[in-house]
Formats: sequence, C-alpha cells, structure tokens
Amino acid sequence: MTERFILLDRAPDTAVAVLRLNRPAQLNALTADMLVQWREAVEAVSADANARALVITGEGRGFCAGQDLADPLVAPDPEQPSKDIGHLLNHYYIPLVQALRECAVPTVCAVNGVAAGAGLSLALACDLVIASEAASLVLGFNKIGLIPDAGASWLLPRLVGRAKALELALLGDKLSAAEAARTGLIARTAPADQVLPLAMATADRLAAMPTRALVQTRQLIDNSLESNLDIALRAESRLQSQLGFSFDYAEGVTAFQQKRAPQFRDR
Ligand code: T3D
Repeated sequence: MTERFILLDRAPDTAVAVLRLNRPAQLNALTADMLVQWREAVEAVSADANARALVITGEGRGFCAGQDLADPLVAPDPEQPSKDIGHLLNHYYIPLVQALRECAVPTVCAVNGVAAGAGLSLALACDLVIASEAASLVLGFNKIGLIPDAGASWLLPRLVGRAKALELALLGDKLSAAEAARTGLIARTAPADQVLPLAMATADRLAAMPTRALVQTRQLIDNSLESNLDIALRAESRLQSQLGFSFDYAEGVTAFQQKRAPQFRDR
C-alpha cells in the first residue's frame, strides 16, 4: 500500500478542508511521492464542490524542511553524476505551485514550525500565511549551492521588496516568525498552540464569503504585478461583469437590504 505522506480531511458538516504534511520524523521534508500526493490533494479540494477553504499545516514540530536531501532522485551520487534537478522541479514542484495558485478555494497556511527551502516557497504560495511564534523561516538554498525555487524568486521581491529579498536569499539567515510578519513575508503570527485554531477560524470566515469573488481577487492581484493599470482596469471590468450575474452578488445585495447574513454558495 502507498504510504500516506499527505493527509486530507474535511468533516462532512464543514466547508474547510485540512491538508497535513505527514513525515514528521524528517520535518516533513519533501519526496517525489509526497509532492505528487500534495498536488493531488489540492486538486481534490478544487474539485470538491462542498469545500470553500483549505488549511495546510504540518504534523510534528516542523512545517516543512524543503526537498528531502536524501531522496535518491536528487542526492548527489558519484556513480550517477548527471542527475538533473530541473527534472524534479518540472515534474513535481511546478505542478504543485500551480495547483496552489489556481486552487478553486482560498488557502490558509498554518506554519506550525520551521519552514525551509521549498517548504517556505510552498507556504508562501498560499493566500494567507499564519506562523507559530515558535517557527523560523529560512530559504537556505544558498547553503547547498542552489537558487531559490518553487516560485520563491518570483514571490520574494513582490512580498518584501528587492533589498530584503536579496538579503534573505543571499545570506540565507533564519527569520523569526515575528520578523517575517513585520517585513510582510507572511500575514500574521500566533502563539504556538493558537496557530492552527487561528488558521481554522480564518478559513471558516473565508468559507462563509463569496468563494468565486475571492479566487478571482487572488488572480487579479497576482496578475497586477505583471501588468499595467490599463490592463488591470479592463480585467476588473471583465470579471466584475461576470460576477454581476452571479448568485452570490444577488444574495450579497439582498442580504444587505434585508439586514441579514448572506448565504453565499457560488464556486
Ligand atoms: O535537489 C534539490 O535539492 C532541488 C530542490 C530544492 C528545493 C529545496 O527545498 S532546497 C532546500 C532543502 N532544504 C534544506 O536545505 C534544509 C535542510 N535542513 C535544515 O537546514 C534544518 O534541518 C532545519 C533548519 C530545517 C531544521 O533544523 P533543526 O535543528 O530544527 O532540525 P535538524 O536536527 O536539523 O533536523 C531534524 C531531522 O530532520 C534530522 O534527521 P535525524 O538526524 O533526526 O535523523 C535531519 O536530517 C532531517 N532533515 C531536516 N531537513 C531535511 C532532513 N532530512 C532530509 N532532507 C531535509 N531537507
């Protein structure tokens, strides 16, 4: 039987799916099987019509130590000197980053402990990142002669600006969760025993909101970093035009007029 490195759960009466990285003895370091299971789990949530938010967290004391450096796919081997790390990125990391960025529901990452290398890249690919005050965040790619990957080189300057991005990537120092929140790398921190409850409460709030509008907001914000005002204005107009015909828009306005809580349902 295939070992389950990713646990996915959504209680029947809730709209929040919870995905747990499950290799705690290795600080949830990523193997190829684990990356495939993670992508499949995110895709399953996208396809689940009753899911309206996704929380991602790690089992054990770490969130994710990045690529498993002992994985024979990448571990340097004098017998086989021509291993291509690009293959690993193309076949495993890139599809996962894309699945996260295109997830049909908002994603909340509860960073319960250390996030390193691609483990940090993947946390940052989520919509909201909440880290335990006990967690540390480190790129660390420079320490093994690599460049930041799994989207980190694209995200970092957009999150913290060029100066801080270069400091984090070139020096590779560990950042406390508090410092990460101060610099804008993550959304917020919480005491260690509160990080998952806060992530769940945040996901509950998101699940009660108009999912399609939230996901399109993510798309607009991501695209805005690549475009100009004219393109952004037209993209807003096109999406707003579509949303104006949606159930959720009618429900939101009607609920406001009737002074009651809206019951959104579009996906
Ligand atoms: O080929 C490629 O690599 C391409 C892909 C690149 C993407 C990447 O993610 S590159 C970056 C890879 N990750 C790292 O370089 C991080 C390496 N780990 C660390 O620097 C530290 O372990 C941490 C800062 C994450 C945590 O430190 P600490 O002191 O809290 O824990 P520890 O004692 O170092 O680790 C605990 C165990 O997890 C230990 O195993 P042991 O001795 O108890 O049996 C350690 O070997 C294992 N572990 C931690 N990180 C990894 C790992 N095992 C395999 N791969 C790891 N990345």
